[in-house]
Amino acid sequence: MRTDTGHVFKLEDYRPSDYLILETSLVFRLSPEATRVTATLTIERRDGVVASAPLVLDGDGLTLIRVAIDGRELQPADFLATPDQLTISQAPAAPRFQLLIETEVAPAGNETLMGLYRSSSVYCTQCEAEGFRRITYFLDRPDILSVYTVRIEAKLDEAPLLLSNGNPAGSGDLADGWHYAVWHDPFPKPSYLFALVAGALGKVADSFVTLSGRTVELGIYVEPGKEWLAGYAMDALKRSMKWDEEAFGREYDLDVFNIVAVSDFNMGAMENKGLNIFNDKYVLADEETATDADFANIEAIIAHEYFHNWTGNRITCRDWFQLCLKEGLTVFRDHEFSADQRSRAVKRIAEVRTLRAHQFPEDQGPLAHPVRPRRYREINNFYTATVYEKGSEVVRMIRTILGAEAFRAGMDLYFERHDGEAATIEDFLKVFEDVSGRDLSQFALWYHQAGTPNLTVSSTHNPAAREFTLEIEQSVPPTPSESRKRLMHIPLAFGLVGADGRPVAYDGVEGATVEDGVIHIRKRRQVVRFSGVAERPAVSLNRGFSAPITLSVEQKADDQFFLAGHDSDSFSRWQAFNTLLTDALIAAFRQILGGKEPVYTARLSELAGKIAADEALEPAYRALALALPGEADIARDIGKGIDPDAILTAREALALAIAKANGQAFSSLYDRLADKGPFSPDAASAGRRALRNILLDYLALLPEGTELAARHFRSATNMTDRAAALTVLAHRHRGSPEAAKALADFEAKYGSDALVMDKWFQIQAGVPGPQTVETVRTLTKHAGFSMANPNRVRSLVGTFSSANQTGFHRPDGEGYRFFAETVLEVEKRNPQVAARLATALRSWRSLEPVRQAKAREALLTIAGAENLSADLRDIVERTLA
Ligand code: 0A1
Ligand code: ZN
Repeated sequence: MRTDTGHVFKLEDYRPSDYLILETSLVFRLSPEATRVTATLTIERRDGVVASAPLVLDGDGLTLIRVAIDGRELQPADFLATPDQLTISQAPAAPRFQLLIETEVAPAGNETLMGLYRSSSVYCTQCEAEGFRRITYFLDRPDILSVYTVRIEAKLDEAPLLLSNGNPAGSGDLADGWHYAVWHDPFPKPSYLFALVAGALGKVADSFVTLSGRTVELGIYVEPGKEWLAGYAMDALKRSMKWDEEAFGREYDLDVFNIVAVSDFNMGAMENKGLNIFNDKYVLADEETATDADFANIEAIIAHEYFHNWTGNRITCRDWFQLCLKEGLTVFRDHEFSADQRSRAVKRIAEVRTLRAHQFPEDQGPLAHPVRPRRYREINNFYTATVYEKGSEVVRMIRTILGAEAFRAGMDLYFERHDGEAATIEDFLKVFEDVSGRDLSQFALWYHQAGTPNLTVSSTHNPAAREFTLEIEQSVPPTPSESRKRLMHIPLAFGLVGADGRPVAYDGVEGATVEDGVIHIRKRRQVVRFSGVAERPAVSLNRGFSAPITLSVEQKADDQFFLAGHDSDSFSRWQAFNTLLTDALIAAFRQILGGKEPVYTARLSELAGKIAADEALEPAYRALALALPGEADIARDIGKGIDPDAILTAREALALAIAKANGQAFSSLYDRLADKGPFSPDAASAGRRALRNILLDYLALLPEGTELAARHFRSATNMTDRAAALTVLAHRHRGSPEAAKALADFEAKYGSDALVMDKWFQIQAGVPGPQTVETVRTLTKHAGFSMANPNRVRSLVGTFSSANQTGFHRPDGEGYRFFAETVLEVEKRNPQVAARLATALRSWRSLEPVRQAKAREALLTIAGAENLSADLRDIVERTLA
């Protein structure tokens, strides 16, 4: 495990490497305890670098066997090797030479899941960000692009399948039951995209003919016997390949594209060139074992990794500060793909909900950082919602500002100009400036400045002057190490809505540039005057969520109700209703603590009923509208002094009121929505199930709700309905015999399917209330649970700590104590997963004082542990700072 050196990497310290590695030839002789890796590197001194410059290669926990240069074995005096570095102080005077390095690694004992490791006896690798240095000494940085040839040797019975990046380039038998395969990747790539897989796996094969008529062989490799669960992933892959040709003009470049699913993986998936490696959770699916959300995730992640082939692989990042160059852009691309495959409006609402749930708290807490950070201690901790999701929003804003056509021209120029390069955010912005002639320097602050900007908006209408005025003020809150903020360029899409629901026309506008329904906010305070407006319109702001900001709008509740019923922008219409719900929940929360704000329960219940019944709206959209803001969403909007128990009480009361007011109507709609005919994972069918399941959630609160949920569970013919019913029983009817029976039946049926059991762990970890910490503790001893498997840890401990407000934040601090112990236990095996878990306490300062003190104690316990990994120390110290 890499312990903390305290070193801080800084963007301004970037300088190109003295040496380049033009070609990399790797030979692996695989064995679980002692794999030999022979690397032969063609090294070139960069032009202008002095011949005496030392060659310093990165390593991480390596055992060196030998080193040779141009065929000459080096003697101990010629180099210095530590597990973490290989220094050749006297590199050859010739500008180009061959360096041979032999190392030995032990994949079997590697529980960090970085470098070469084994997952259920399959050899596999994970090299992003800095895992390649756990395999051999290398210039392990993304601006070193090299052409790789890889030879893998293994025992035929242990590993009949041998895969690496690129195209196959030979295979054959060796003595003593061994065999080999050679792979060659003609595209120069950084080491983080290297991959190797060897083992016994089942294959699903297909092919794709590209736009220019080349046939690409496609393979998805899974645990033998699970091939039939990979059909949806294969279909998603082919749709992704076609979409990237149509939407971005990007064609696939190798003869083969392989995906391997493994069950032990730190993240979702990895875009290694031509050989994507996936967490099997994002490959395997059928109706019996996967929910509609799982199908949607598989589609999105298959697309994401495939899209990286151009945004990440062909054009990569100069250094890790530029991570958002590939991630933000690729998330934007996968969002657009899913929007085209499914419903754009529904997809947009789901994206914004995710952004608010994960990125906003990051931006508003101690771990806030710019989309392009300037400093890091451990890069693994920067695979964040800010880099990914806010990074995607920034790309979306570029498109909003430029328009779709100029945006596409900019992307075309980006691919043309930077193909084969390791690029920066400046390079990316420049292409859009060049195609549009616009100055994006103020806009660039979105990359450089952390924090969620806020716009305060008030409006006035002067009927005599026929003038409607918006007063808009921007502010960006301070974030760690950035107390003073500069003013941002915020593209604010808007609409003026008349009493008939139609757009209100205006003659002219002053005080801001307004183009295509977008107000360009650039100053601290802008007064935007619309002339020729006879009647006071309702104003719909940040339509389509054009900018990732918070809004404080002085608006009458009547306007808000009106927009919730009539806004022609479907995102904003959802937003209006959601804001009303949130405001009501906050008011109810304050009432519990003694306040006196109106809650509008009856009006909200009535509107909920109307939305549920509105056949003009897609079922998936109605389902999203009816979902009450989560407890964490409410907490975020309250901001300070959070008491999760009071929030839960307020939320359950509003849910009950809506259910009571609409019982009859919800019940008959629930009946009408029952699935008829065979299962299909398509978006429309999934939407109907989503609506029916949210109705169940309400109906379960009414008399005989337990029986209804139990019946829903028993009669479910797919995992979406079964898991929804189990959640309702376990959460809404916690402790009931029906809940206990359903949990037991579920376990009896799926006990041997690890991915399905993750749902069982997850549902129980999410049960609200003080008793759940004990349940979760007991479940860590369950035979199906393992501290070494990231999916299991995330489903049980991750759900409990980041999605169970009342359970985790138990006032006596028991949730936090369990959490601190568990984080430290996970860390012994896997620092990366432990560090990610630890972020669950990032909003600890928002809690009321008693909980806050207990949360701090838990953080101090973690911080005080001996030999903390770089990953975990970085997170806890920033969280406490
Ligand atoms: N590039 C991947 C994310 C990823 C990052 C690190 C990993 O290993 C620890 C694995 C995957 C993506 O964006 O999908
Ligand atoms: Zn990615």
